[in-house]
Amino acid sequence: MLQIFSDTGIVEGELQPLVNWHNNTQEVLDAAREGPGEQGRPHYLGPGLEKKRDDLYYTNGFNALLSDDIALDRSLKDIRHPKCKTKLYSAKLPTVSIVIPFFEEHWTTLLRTVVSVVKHSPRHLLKEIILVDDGSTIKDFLKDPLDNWLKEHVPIAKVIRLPSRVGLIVARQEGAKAATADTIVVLDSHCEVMVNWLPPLLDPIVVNYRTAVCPLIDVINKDTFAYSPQDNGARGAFDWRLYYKRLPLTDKDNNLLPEPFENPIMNGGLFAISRKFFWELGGYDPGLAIWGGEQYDLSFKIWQCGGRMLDAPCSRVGHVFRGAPKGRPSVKGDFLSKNYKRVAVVWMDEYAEALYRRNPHLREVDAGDVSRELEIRERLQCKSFKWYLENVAPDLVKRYPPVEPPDYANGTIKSVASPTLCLDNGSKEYGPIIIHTLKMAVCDNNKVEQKWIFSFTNTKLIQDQYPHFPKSRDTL
Ligand SMILES: [Mn+2]
Repeated sequence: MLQIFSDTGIVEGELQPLVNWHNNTQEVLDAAREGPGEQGRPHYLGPGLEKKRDDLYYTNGFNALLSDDIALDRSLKDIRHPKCKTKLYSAKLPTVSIVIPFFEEHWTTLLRTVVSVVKHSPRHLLKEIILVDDGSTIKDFLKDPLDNWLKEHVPIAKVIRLPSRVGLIVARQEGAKAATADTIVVLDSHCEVMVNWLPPLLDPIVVNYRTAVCPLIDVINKDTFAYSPQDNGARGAFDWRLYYKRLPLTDKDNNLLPEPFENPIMNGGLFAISRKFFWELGGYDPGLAIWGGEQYDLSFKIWQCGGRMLDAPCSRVGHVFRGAPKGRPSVKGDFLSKNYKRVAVVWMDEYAEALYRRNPHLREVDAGDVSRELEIRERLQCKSFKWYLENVAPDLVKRYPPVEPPDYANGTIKSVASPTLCLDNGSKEYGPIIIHTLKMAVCDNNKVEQKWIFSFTNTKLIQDQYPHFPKSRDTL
C-alpha cells in the first residue's frame, strides 16, 4: 500500500470517528484578555512617536512600531461562521510542516506569525515550523537573535537561510523541500491564525490526499492592526490578462456553508497540501522567478492533474495587506511576463491565445525551458485547460469570455432636441467616461472625443462598480 501519510500512518479515506478539536480552556482565557490590540481591536500610538513610526512604516509598508505594542500572543475575536464552533473533524489528522518564507520582515510581525501558529494548533500535529530567510541583509535581528529567540521559545522552529535573494516562489519551494511532515502549510510572514484554524485545512486532505485547502483570508489593518473579515469567501478566478478576480459562491456552496467549497484559483500563497501530492506535481514550476503567476501554476496543475482545491471557511488566517516597503533593492527584469508565459504554454493550451490577444508582447517573451513541466503533465495524464474551464469554473468564461462579443453599439451620441450637438468626452484618451470634462459639443465626425463604444467589457465594468450608476462625479 502507498505510504501517503508516512509520518503518521493514517490511511487515506479511512472511516474515522469525528471529534471536537477546540481548545476550550484557551478560548475562555483569551476572551478575558484586555490590552493593546486584544480581541483584534484597533490600536493607536500615543503622541510624540510620529518620527519613529514613519521611519519604520517607510521600510516595512505597515505600522511596525504599533505592532511592537501588541502582545505576540494577542487574542482575536472569533469571527467564524457560527456553525464552526461545533463542527467536528476526523480524530486522526496528519502532521504539519509550516513553511514561512520572509524577506526583511519586521521582528514582532514575524514572531507573532510563529506564536499564533503555535498557540492555535494542536501540539501533536505541529511537527516543525520552517522559516525561510530569502536573503535578508538589512536587519541584524533576523540573524542570531532570531535563532536564539526561537531556540528558547519555539524549539520546533528553525530558519533556513538562502545565500541571496531568490524571491518568494523559490523560497517557498526550498521550505517545502526541508519539510518532513505529512502535510505542508504555507503562510506569509505577517499573519495571525484564528482559533481552530488547522483541523479544517487537514480534514479534507485525509479524505483525498490529492487536495489543497485554503483558509479564508482576513485583513489585519496595516495602520491599526485591527482584525476584520475581507468577506465571507469567494471563488478565485482570473481575467485574460491574468489579473486575479473573485467569483461569487454558487447557490449550492452558499447553502452548505460553512462546509468547504471548490475554489478554481487560490487566493495568493496561503494553503495546505499533502506533501506527497505537492511533490507528485513537482511543486512549483522552478522556472518561475521572484513572484507572480505561481498561484495560477499551482491551481491549474492541481485541478488538471487529478486533484481538487477547496476553501475551508472555518479556517481563517489574517494577513497584513501592506503597502510597498521602500528602500529595498528592486528586482530587475520583466520576470512577471516570463512567469505568465510559462503558465500559458504549459497549462493553457489554445486558451493561451486569449492572453496573447490582450498582451501581444507575450507572444515574443521567451518562456525558457519548460520540458520538466510538460513531462509532469504527460506523466500524470493531466486534463486539458478546456476541461478545467468547463468543469471547475464554468461561470468564469461567462463573466470573462476569452473572445469578447462584438460591441453592442458604437458611433456618436446625438441630442434629439438639438441634432447638431453631440456628446463629447472632452479627452482624446481611449478609456472610460470622464465626467468632469463631459459636455455637449457641435457634432464633428472627425473628433475621436465624440466616438463612443458600448462594449461587453464596459457594461460589465459599470455593473460591477456602479450598481446605482451614476454615483460618482469623478469617473465611470
Ligand atoms: Mn504579505
